[in-house]
Amino acid sequence: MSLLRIYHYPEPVLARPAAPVTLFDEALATLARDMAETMYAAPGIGLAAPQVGVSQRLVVIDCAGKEAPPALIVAVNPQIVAREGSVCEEEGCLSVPGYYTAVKRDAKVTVNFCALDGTPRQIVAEGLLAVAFQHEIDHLDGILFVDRLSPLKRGMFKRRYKKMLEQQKELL
Ligand code: QAP
Ligand code: CO
Repeated sequence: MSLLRIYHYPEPVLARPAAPVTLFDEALATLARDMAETMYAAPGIGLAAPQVGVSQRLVVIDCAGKEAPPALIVAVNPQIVAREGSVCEEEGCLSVPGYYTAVKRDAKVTVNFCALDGTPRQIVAEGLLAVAFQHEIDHLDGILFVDRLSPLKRGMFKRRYKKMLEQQKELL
């Protein structure tokens, strides 16, 4: 069990498409366990392997919330195979700390993926879980939620984020 370093925007690993997982071995299980531990410690509700510097198609998600028992989903090589409806909800990201903004997403998605032992799974997700799958699968394609903003809002984000990073430096 170990906490992993979370990479922040604009680290190049976050912008690179990740490679499909081909080896369902002990190292993959260990990475998934460490990612889950890192996500819970943050705390967050989703984490993709590129966010911990590993360019492989693996995500962990737990949208259960504080009151409910944990409901960890480990998804290897996840793929959206059907989508319907539209929502626009506030999102954040552990790789863009302190910035939150509404993003347009599909309301309901069907996701095919493999479990850690390689067995195929399918989940039909709605609500927060549907948004989480889309946000995390975007990470595997090198896309951040701020990439989905209008050019104007994206420009505003970049300026605000640069300022924030400079202020953090001044405090050190
Ligand atoms: C992705 O996001 C997501 O800025 C997971 O200071 C987003 O866990 C899934 C976090 C929206 C569903 C809906 C962000 C923690 C956590 C921050 C997260 C921060 C501390 C974000
Ligand atoms: Co994220």
